[in-house]
Amino acid sequence: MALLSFERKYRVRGGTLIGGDLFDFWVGPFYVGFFGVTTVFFTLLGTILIFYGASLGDTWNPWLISIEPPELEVGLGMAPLAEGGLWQIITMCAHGAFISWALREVEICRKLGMGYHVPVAFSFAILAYTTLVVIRPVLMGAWGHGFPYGIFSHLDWVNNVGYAYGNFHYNPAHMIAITFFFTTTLALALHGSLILSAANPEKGEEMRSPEHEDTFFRDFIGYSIGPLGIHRLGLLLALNAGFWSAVCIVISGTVWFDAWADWWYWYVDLPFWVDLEGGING
Ligand code: 07D
Ligand code: 07D
Ligand code: U10
Repeated sequence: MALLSFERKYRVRGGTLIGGDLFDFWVGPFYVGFFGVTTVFFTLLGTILIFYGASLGDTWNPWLISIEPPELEVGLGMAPLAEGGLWQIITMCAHGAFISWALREVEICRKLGMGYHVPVAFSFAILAYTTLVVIRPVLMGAWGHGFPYGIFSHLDWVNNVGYAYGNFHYNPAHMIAITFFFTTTLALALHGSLILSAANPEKGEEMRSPEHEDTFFRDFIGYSIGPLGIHRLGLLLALNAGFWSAVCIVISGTVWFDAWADWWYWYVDLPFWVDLEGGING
Protein backbone atom coordinates (compact mmCIF):
# COMPACT_ATOMS: atom_id res chain seq x y z
CA MET A 1 0.00 0.00 0.00
CA ALA A 2 1.35 3.39 -0.91
CA LEU A 3 2.19 5.52 2.11
CA LEU A 4 -0.47 8.14 1.42
CA SER A 5 -3.33 5.63 1.08
CA PHE A 6 -2.02 3.78 4.14
CA GLU A 7 -2.21 7.01 6.12
CA ARG A 8 -5.79 7.58 4.91
CA LYS A 9 -6.74 4.11 6.16
CA TYR A 10 -5.05 4.36 9.55
CA ARG A 11 -5.59 8.00 10.39
CA VAL A 12 -8.70 7.20 12.42
CA ARG A 13 -9.92 8.37 15.80
CA GLY A 14 -9.18 6.54 19.03
CA GLY A 15 -6.26 5.35 21.12
CA THR A 16 -5.82 8.63 22.99
CA LEU A 17 -4.75 8.46 26.65
CA ILE A 18 -6.39 11.72 27.61
CA GLY A 19 -8.66 14.33 26.04
CA GLY A 20 -10.88 11.88 24.14
CA ASP A 21 -11.65 13.23 20.66
CA LEU A 22 -10.75 16.81 21.54
CA PHE A 23 -7.26 16.97 20.04
CA ASP A 24 -7.53 13.76 18.03
CA PHE A 25 -6.55 15.22 14.63
CA TRP A 26 -3.58 15.90 12.37
CA VAL A 27 -1.99 19.14 11.18
CA GLY A 28 -0.17 18.41 7.94
CA PRO A 29 2.00 15.38 8.64
CA PHE A 30 1.89 15.80 12.45
CA TYR A 31 -0.49 14.00 14.80
CA VAL A 32 -1.54 16.55 17.43
CA GLY A 33 -3.32 14.94 20.43
CA PHE A 34 -3.40 16.36 23.97
CA PHE A 35 0.32 15.74 24.35
CA GLY A 36 1.11 17.52 21.08
CA VAL A 37 -0.52 20.60 22.55
CA THR A 38 1.39 20.25 25.83
CA THR A 39 4.63 19.68 23.90
CA VAL A 40 4.09 22.90 21.96
CA PHE A 41 3.15 24.75 25.16
CA PHE A 42 6.22 23.68 27.16
CA THR A 43 8.58 24.06 24.18
CA LEU A 44 7.40 27.59 23.43
CA LEU A 45 7.45 28.66 27.09
CA GLY A 46 10.90 27.12 27.64
CA THR A 47 12.27 28.70 24.46
CA ILE A 48 10.85 32.13 25.34
CA LEU A 49 12.45 31.86 28.79
CA ILE A 50 15.81 30.95 27.24
CA PHE A 51 15.56 34.06 25.06
CA TYR A 52 14.57 36.13 28.10
CA GLY A 53 17.55 34.71 30.02
CA ALA A 54 19.80 35.51 27.07
CA SER A 55 18.51 39.09 27.04
CA LEU A 56 19.62 39.43 30.69
CA GLY A 57 23.09 38.14 29.83
CA ASP A 58 25.88 39.93 27.99
CA THR A 59 25.99 38.00 24.71
CA TRP A 60 23.80 36.99 21.79
CA ASN A 61 26.50 34.69 20.46
CA PRO A 62 24.55 31.39 20.22
CA TRP A 63 27.58 29.34 21.28
CA LEU A 64 28.03 31.41 24.44
CA ILE A 65 24.47 32.02 25.65
CA SER A 66 24.09 30.19 28.93
CA ILE A 67 21.29 29.83 31.45
CA GLU A 68 23.02 29.06 34.75
CA PRO A 69 21.54 26.98 37.57
CA PRO A 70 21.32 28.64 41.02
CA GLU A 71 24.39 28.99 43.27
CA LEU A 72 25.08 25.99 45.50
CA GLU A 73 24.12 28.10 48.57
CA VAL A 74 20.48 28.17 47.36
CA GLY A 75 20.32 24.45 48.08
CA LEU A 76 17.03 22.91 47.01
CA GLY A 77 14.98 26.12 47.32
CA MET A 78 13.60 28.31 44.53
CA ALA A 79 15.94 31.05 43.32
CA PRO A 80 15.09 34.53 41.97
CA LEU A 81 14.51 34.44 38.20
CA ALA A 82 17.78 36.08 37.22
CA GLU A 83 19.81 33.99 39.68
CA GLY A 84 18.92 30.47 38.63
CA GLY A 85 15.12 30.68 38.83
CA LEU A 86 14.94 30.76 35.03
CA TRP A 87 17.06 27.59 34.92
CA GLN A 88 14.62 25.95 37.36
CA ILE A 89 11.51 26.85 35.32
CA ILE A 90 13.23 25.90 32.05
CA THR A 91 14.08 22.53 33.65
CA MET A 92 10.39 22.04 34.45
CA CYS A 93 9.44 23.05 30.88
CA ALA A 94 12.03 20.63 29.46
CA HIS A 95 10.55 17.81 31.51
CA GLY A 96 7.03 18.83 30.44
CA ALA A 97 8.09 18.82 26.78
CA PHE A 98 10.11 15.56 26.88
CA ILE A 99 7.47 13.62 28.82
CA SER A 100 4.70 15.00 26.57
CA TRP A 101 6.76 13.92 23.54
CA ALA A 102 7.06 10.39 24.96
CA LEU A 103 3.31 10.22 25.72
CA ARG A 104 2.50 11.47 22.22
CA GLU A 105 4.60 8.55 20.93
CA VAL A 106 2.51 6.24 23.14
CA GLU A 107 -0.74 7.56 21.65
CA ILE A 108 0.57 7.09 18.11
CA CYS A 109 1.65 3.51 18.98
CA ARG A 110 -1.86 2.82 20.31
CA LYS A 111 -3.50 4.18 17.18
CA LEU A 112 -1.33 1.95 14.99
CA GLY A 113 -1.62 -1.12 17.24
CA MET A 114 2.17 -1.19 17.68
CA GLY A 115 4.38 -1.99 20.70
CA TYR A 116 5.66 0.78 22.96
CA HIS A 117 9.33 0.23 22.14
CA VAL A 118 9.96 3.75 20.81
CA PRO A 119 8.58 5.62 23.85
CA VAL A 120 10.32 3.15 26.16
CA ALA A 121 13.59 3.86 24.35
CA PHE A 122 13.11 7.64 24.53
CA SER A 123 12.36 7.37 28.24
CA PHE A 124 15.95 6.21 28.78
CA ALA A 125 17.19 9.49 27.30
CA ILE A 126 14.79 11.35 29.58
CA LEU A 127 16.08 9.29 32.52
CA ALA A 128 19.66 10.35 31.74
CA TYR A 129 18.62 14.02 31.57
CA THR A 130 16.53 13.79 34.77
CA THR A 131 19.47 12.14 36.51
CA LEU A 132 21.70 15.08 35.58
CA VAL A 133 19.36 17.92 36.53
CA VAL A 134 17.02 16.48 39.19
CA ILE A 135 18.02 13.17 40.78
CA ARG A 136 21.74 13.92 41.35
CA PRO A 137 21.21 17.56 42.43
CA VAL A 138 18.50 16.45 44.89
CA LEU A 139 20.72 13.69 46.28
CA MET A 140 23.57 16.19 46.63
CA GLY A 141 21.33 18.83 48.19
CA ALA A 142 21.53 21.70 45.66
CA TRP A 143 20.09 22.55 42.24
CA GLY A 144 23.45 24.14 41.55
CA HIS A 145 24.79 20.68 40.72
CA GLY A 146 22.73 20.62 37.49
CA PHE A 147 24.39 21.54 34.21
CA PRO A 148 23.96 25.01 32.65
CA TYR A 149 21.87 25.36 29.48
CA GLY A 150 24.36 26.63 26.94
CA ILE A 151 26.26 25.04 24.11
CA PHE A 152 29.82 25.66 25.33
CA SER A 153 28.95 26.12 29.01
CA HIS A 154 27.56 22.59 29.27
CA LEU A 155 30.84 21.29 27.87
CA ASP A 156 32.72 23.21 30.59
CA TRP A 157 30.42 21.61 33.16
CA VAL A 158 31.20 18.08 31.89
CA ASN A 159 34.92 18.88 31.94
CA ASN A 160 34.88 20.41 35.43
CA VAL A 161 32.72 17.70 36.97
CA GLY A 162 34.91 15.09 35.31
CA TYR A 163 38.13 16.49 36.82
CA ALA A 164 36.46 16.92 40.22
CA TYR A 165 36.79 13.14 40.46
CA GLY A 166 40.35 12.96 39.15
CA ASN A 167 40.43 10.99 35.92
CA PHE A 168 36.73 10.31 35.13
CA HIS A 169 37.79 7.47 32.81
CA TYR A 170 38.43 5.35 35.93
CA ASN A 171 34.70 5.53 36.84
CA PRO A 172 33.68 1.89 36.25
CA ALA A 173 30.09 2.74 35.18
CA HIS A 174 31.49 5.36 32.74
CA MET A 175 33.61 2.52 31.28
CA ILE A 176 30.54 0.31 30.89
CA ALA A 177 28.52 3.16 29.32
CA ILE A 178 31.31 4.00 26.86
CA THR A 179 31.69 0.34 25.94
CA PHE A 180 27.93 0.21 25.22
CA PHE A 181 28.14 3.39 23.11
CA PHE A 182 31.05 1.95 21.10
CA THR A 183 29.32 -1.42 20.71
CA THR A 184 26.14 0.33 19.54
CA THR A 185 28.00 2.03 16.69
CA LEU A 186 29.74 -1.24 15.82
CA ALA A 187 26.37 -3.04 15.71
CA LEU A 188 24.77 -0.28 13.61
CA ALA A 189 27.68 -0.26 11.16
CA LEU A 190 27.52 -4.05 10.80
CA HIS A 191 23.73 -4.03 10.43
CA GLY A 192 23.54 -1.05 8.04
CA SER A 193 26.26 -2.44 5.83
CA LEU A 194 24.86 -6.00 5.87
CA ILE A 195 21.35 -4.84 4.87
CA LEU A 196 22.67 -2.61 2.09
CA SER A 197 24.91 -5.39 0.79
CA ALA A 198 21.89 -7.69 0.41
CA ALA A 199 18.91 -5.41 -0.19
CA ASN A 200 20.41 -2.73 -2.43
CA PRO A 201 21.92 -4.63 -5.37
CA GLU A 202 23.53 -3.14 -8.46
CA LYS A 203 21.09 -2.45 -11.31
CA GLY A 204 20.11 -5.73 -12.97
CA GLU A 205 21.29 -7.86 -10.03
CA GLU A 206 18.81 -9.79 -7.91
CA MET A 207 18.11 -8.78 -4.32
CA ARG A 208 19.53 -11.23 -1.74
CA SER A 209 17.33 -12.71 0.99
CA PRO A 210 17.59 -12.72 4.82
CA GLU A 211 18.99 -16.26 4.41
CA HIS A 212 21.95 -14.73 2.61
CA GLU A 213 22.42 -12.29 5.49
CA ASP A 214 22.28 -15.16 8.01
CA THR A 215 24.70 -17.22 5.97
CA PHE A 216 27.18 -14.36 5.68
CA PHE A 217 27.60 -14.25 9.46
CA ARG A 218 27.52 -18.03 9.86
CA ASP A 219 30.34 -18.33 7.30
CA PHE A 220 32.16 -15.42 8.88
CA ILE A 221 31.91 -15.96 12.66
CA GLY A 222 29.96 -19.23 12.96
CA TYR A 223 26.75 -17.66 14.26
CA SER A 224 23.99 -15.34 13.08
CA ILE A 225 21.75 -13.54 15.54
CA GLY A 226 19.03 -13.26 12.87
CA PRO A 227 17.05 -10.41 11.30
CA LEU A 228 14.83 -9.81 14.36
CA GLY A 229 17.59 -10.52 16.88
CA ILE A 230 19.90 -7.79 15.57
CA HIS A 231 17.20 -5.19 16.26
CA ARG A 232 16.66 -6.55 19.77
CA LEU A 233 20.41 -6.40 20.33
CA GLY A 234 20.66 -2.88 18.92
CA LEU A 235 17.95 -1.62 21.25
CA LEU A 236 19.46 -3.42 24.23
CA LEU A 237 22.90 -1.96 23.55
CA ALA A 238 21.61 1.59 23.05
CA LEU A 239 19.39 1.55 26.15
CA ASN A 240 22.25 0.23 28.23
CA ALA A 241 24.46 3.06 26.96
CA GLY A 242 21.99 5.60 28.32
CA PHE A 243 21.28 3.64 31.49
CA TRP A 244 24.94 3.22 32.49
CA SER A 245 25.56 6.88 31.70
CA ALA A 246 22.89 7.78 34.22
CA VAL A 247 24.51 5.39 36.72
CA CYS A 248 28.02 6.76 36.20
CA ILE A 249 27.00 10.33 36.97
CA VAL A 250 24.55 9.61 39.80
CA ILE A 251 27.18 7.72 41.80
CA SER A 252 29.70 10.58 41.44
CA GLY A 253 29.26 12.77 44.51
CA THR A 254 26.62 10.59 46.17
CA VAL A 255 28.25 7.22 46.86
CA TRP A 256 31.79 8.04 45.69
CA PHE A 257 33.43 11.36 46.59
CA ASP A 258 37.12 10.89 45.78
CA ALA A 259 39.17 10.40 42.68
CA TRP A 260 37.70 7.51 40.69
CA ALA A 261 41.15 5.95 40.31
CA ASP A 262 41.13 5.30 44.09
CA TRP A 263 38.00 3.18 43.78
CA TRP A 264 40.20 0.53 42.20
CA TYR A 265 42.10 -0.01 45.48
CA TRP A 266 39.54 -2.73 46.28
CA TYR A 267 41.48 -4.76 43.71
CA VAL A 268 44.89 -3.95 45.14
CA ASP A 269 43.49 -4.73 48.60
CA LEU A 270 42.18 -8.21 47.68
CA PRO A 271 43.32 -10.72 50.33
CA PHE A 272 45.09 -12.88 47.75
CA TRP A 273 48.03 -10.51 47.39
CA VAL A 274 47.60 -7.69 49.87
CA ASP A 275 50.17 -9.21 52.27
CA LEU A 276 52.52 -10.57 49.63
CA GLU A 277 55.91 -8.99 49.01
CA GLY A 278 55.27 -6.07 46.64
CA GLY A 279 51.63 -5.97 47.77
CA ILE A 280 50.28 -2.91 49.52
CA ASN A 281 51.05 -4.27 53.04
CA GLY A 282 53.98 -6.39 51.94
C1 07D B 1 21.74 14.26 16.36
C2 07D B 1 19.37 14.60 17.29
C3 07D B 1 19.22 16.14 17.04
C4 07D B 1 19.50 16.96 18.27
C5 07D B 1 20.35 17.99 18.32
C6 07D B 1 20.54 18.78 19.61
C7 07D B 1 19.57 21.87 21.35
C8 07D B 1 20.31 22.75 22.32
C9 07D B 1 19.74 24.99 23.27
C10 07D B 1 21.54 26.73 23.34
C11 07D B 1 22.54 13.52 19.22
C12 07D B 1 19.70 20.07 19.61
C13 07D B 1 20.27 21.05 20.57
C14 07D B 1 18.10 21.98 21.29
C15 07D B 1 20.17 24.23 22.00
C16 07D B 1 20.38 25.99 23.90
C17 07D B 1 19.94 26.45 25.27
C18 07D B 1 21.17 13.89 18.80
C19 07D B 1 20.80 14.22 17.54
C20 07D B 1 21.15 18.43 17.12
N1 07D B 1 23.29 18.06 25.37
N2 07D B 1 27.23 17.33 24.70
C21 07D B 1 26.02 18.48 22.04
C22 07D B 1 22.38 18.54 24.46
C23 07D B 1 24.58 16.83 27.89
C24 07D B 1 28.23 16.76 25.51
C25 07D B 1 25.41 18.92 20.75
C26 07D B 1 21.06 18.46 25.01
C27 07D B 1 25.15 16.43 29.20
C28 07D B 1 29.48 16.71 24.78
C29 07D B 1 24.15 19.65 21.21
C30 07D B 1 21.19 17.87 26.29
C31 07D B 1 26.46 15.84 28.82
C32 07D B 1 29.16 17.22 23.51
C33 07D B 1 23.94 19.03 22.57
C34 07D B 1 22.62 17.63 26.49
C35 07D B 1 26.72 16.40 27.48
C36 07D B 1 27.80 17.55 23.49
C37 07D B 1 25.15 17.77 19.78
C38 07D B 1 20.16 17.51 27.26
C39 07D B 1 26.51 14.33 28.84
C40 07D B 1 29.69 17.54 22.22
C41 07D B 1 24.17 16.72 20.38
C42 07D B 1 18.79 18.06 27.16
C43 07D B 1 25.42 13.71 28.04
C44 07D B 1 28.53 18.03 21.32
C45 07D B 1 29.03 21.77 21.41
C46 07D B 1 23.80 15.58 19.48
C47 07D B 1 28.87 19.43 20.85
C48 07D B 1 27.33 18.03 22.23
C49 07D B 1 22.71 19.06 23.19
C50 07D B 1 23.22 17.14 27.68
C51 07D B 1 27.97 16.32 26.83
C52 07D B 1 24.29 21.14 21.34
C53 07D B 1 19.85 18.96 24.26
C54 07D B 1 25.15 17.48 30.21
C55 07D B 1 30.77 16.24 25.37
N3 07D B 1 25.08 18.45 23.05
N4 07D B 1 25.54 16.89 26.93
O1 07D B 1 24.11 15.48 18.33
O2 07D B 1 29.24 19.67 19.75
O3 07D B 1 23.03 14.61 20.06
O4 07D B 1 28.75 20.42 21.78
O5 07D B 1 20.37 16.74 28.18
O6 07D B 1 30.86 17.46 21.83
MG1 07D B 1 25.33 17.90 25.09
C1 07D C 1 21.54 13.34 28.86
C2 07D C 1 20.59 13.62 26.52
C3 07D C 1 19.11 13.56 26.87
C4 07D C 1 18.31 14.16 25.77
C5 07D C 1 17.00 14.36 25.78
C6 07D C 1 16.32 14.95 24.57
C7 07D C 1 15.80 18.20 22.77
C8 07D C 1 14.98 18.53 21.57
C9 07D C 1 14.89 19.38 19.28
C10 07D C 1 16.37 18.66 17.41
C11 07D C 1 22.77 10.76 27.85
C12 07D C 1 16.69 16.41 24.33
C13 07D C 1 15.90 16.93 23.14
C14 07D C 1 16.41 19.32 23.53
C15 07D C 1 15.82 18.96 20.40
C16 07D C 1 15.12 19.23 17.98
C17 07D C 1 14.05 19.66 17.03
C18 07D C 1 21.98 11.67 27.05
C19 07D C 1 21.42 12.81 27.47
C20 07D C 1 16.14 13.98 26.93
N1 07D C 1 33.26 10.41 28.08
N2 07D C 1 31.46 12.19 31.23
C21 07D C 1 29.29 10.63 29.65
C22 07D C 1 32.69 9.60 27.13
C23 07D C 1 35.28 12.07 29.68
C24 07D C 1 31.93 13.08 32.18
C25 07D C 1 28.24 9.91 28.89
C26 07D C 1 33.67 9.22 26.14
C27 07D C 1 36.38 12.73 30.43
C28 07D C 1 30.83 13.58 32.97
C29 07D C 1 29.04 8.94 28.04
C30 07D C 1 34.87 9.83 26.52
C31 07D C 1 35.64 13.57 31.42
C32 07D C 1 29.71 12.99 32.40
C33 07D C 1 30.39 9.57 28.05
C34 07D C 1 34.59 10.59 27.74
C35 07D C 1 34.28 13.04 31.38
C36 07D C 1 30.13 12.17 31.35
C37 07D C 1 27.44 10.87 28.01
C38 07D C 1 36.18 9.77 25.84
C39 07D C 1 35.74 15.05 31.24
C40 07D C 1 28.29 12.94 32.45
C41 07D C 1 26.32 10.21 27.23
C42 07D C 1 36.38 8.92 24.61
C43 07D C 1 37.09 15.62 31.54
C44 07D C 1 27.77 12.05 31.32
C45 07D C 1 24.35 10.97 32.17
C46 07D C 1 25.06 10.39 27.94
C47 07D C 1 26.75 11.12 31.82
C48 07D C 1 29.08 11.52 30.69
C49 07D C 1 31.37 9.20 27.15
C50 07D C 1 35.50 11.34 28.49
C51 07D C 1 33.30 13.44 32.27
C52 07D C 1 29.08 7.55 28.56
C53 07D C 1 33.35 8.32 24.98
C54 07D C 1 37.39 11.82 30.98
C55 07D C 1 30.95 14.54 34.10
N3 07D C 1 30.53 10.43 29.09
N4 07D C 1 34.10 12.19 30.29
O1 07D C 1 24.98 10.40 29.13
O2 07D C 1 26.94 10.05 32.20
O3 07D C 1 24.00 10.57 27.20
O4 07D C 1 25.49 11.72 31.81
O5 07D C 1 37.13 10.38 26.25
O6 07D C 1 27.54 13.56 33.22
MG1 07D C 1 32.39 11.11 29.79
C1 U10 D 1 13.60 4.87 11.68
C2 U10 D 1 13.50 3.50 11.20
C3 U10 D 1 12.92 3.21 9.94
C4 U10 D 1 12.38 4.26 9.17
C5 U10 D 1 12.48 5.60 9.64
C6 U10 D 1 13.09 5.92 10.88
C7 U10 D 1 14.26 5.13 13.00
C8 U10 D 1 12.19 0.91 9.90
C9 U10 D 1 10.67 3.25 7.86
C10 U10 D 1 13.17 7.40 11.34
C11 U10 D 1 14.55 7.96 11.04
C12 U10 D 1 14.83 9.05 10.24
C13 U10 D 1 13.75 9.84 9.54
C14 U10 D 1 16.26 9.40 10.02
C15 U10 D 1 16.69 10.80 10.54
C16 U10 D 1 16.52 11.01 12.01
C17 U10 D 1 17.50 11.42 12.89
C18 U10 D 1 18.92 11.67 12.46
C19 U10 D 1 17.15 11.65 14.32
C20 U10 D 1 17.14 13.17 14.65
C21 U10 D 1 15.95 13.86 14.07
C22 U10 D 1 15.93 15.20 13.85
C23 U10 D 1 17.10 16.09 14.13
C24 U10 D 1 14.65 15.85 13.34
C25 U10 D 1 13.95 16.50 14.54
C26 U10 D 1 12.64 17.06 14.06
C27 U10 D 1 11.54 17.10 14.81
C28 U10 D 1 11.55 16.64 16.22
C29 U10 D 1 10.28 17.66 14.22
C30 U10 D 1 9.94 19.02 14.79
C31 U10 D 1 8.46 19.09 14.83
C32 U10 D 1 7.71 20.03 15.37
C33 U10 D 1 8.31 21.28 15.95
C34 U10 D 1 6.22 19.84 15.43
C35 U10 D 1 5.91 18.75 16.41
C36 U10 D 1 4.44 18.45 16.46
C37 U10 D 1 3.70 18.53 17.57
C38 U10 D 1 4.29 18.90 18.88
C39 U10 D 1 2.26 18.20 17.48
C40 U10 D 1 1.45 19.42 17.47
C41 U10 D 1 1.57 20.06 16.14
C42 U10 D 1 0.97 21.24 15.82
C43 U10 D 1 0.08 21.94 16.78
C44 U10 D 1 1.19 21.88 14.47
C45 U10 D 1 2.61 22.33 14.30
C46 U10 D 1 2.94 23.62 15.05
C47 U10 D 1 4.17 24.15 15.16
C48 U10 D 1 5.34 23.52 14.43
C49 U10 D 1 4.42 25.42 15.98
C50 U10 D 1 4.77 25.05 17.45
C51 U10 D 1 6.22 25.22 17.80
C52 U10 D 1 7.06 24.29 18.39
C53 U10 D 1 6.66 22.89 18.71
C54 U10 D 1 8.46 24.64 18.76
C55 U10 D 1 9.19 25.51 17.79
C56 U10 D 1 10.14 26.41 18.49
C57 U10 D 1 10.78 27.44 17.90
C58 U10 D 1 11.72 28.31 18.69
C59 U10 D 1 10.57 27.75 16.42
O1 U10 D 1 13.90 2.58 11.91
O2 U10 D 1 12.98 1.96 9.44
O3 U10 D 1 11.81 4.05 7.98
O4 U10 D 1 12.05 6.52 8.94
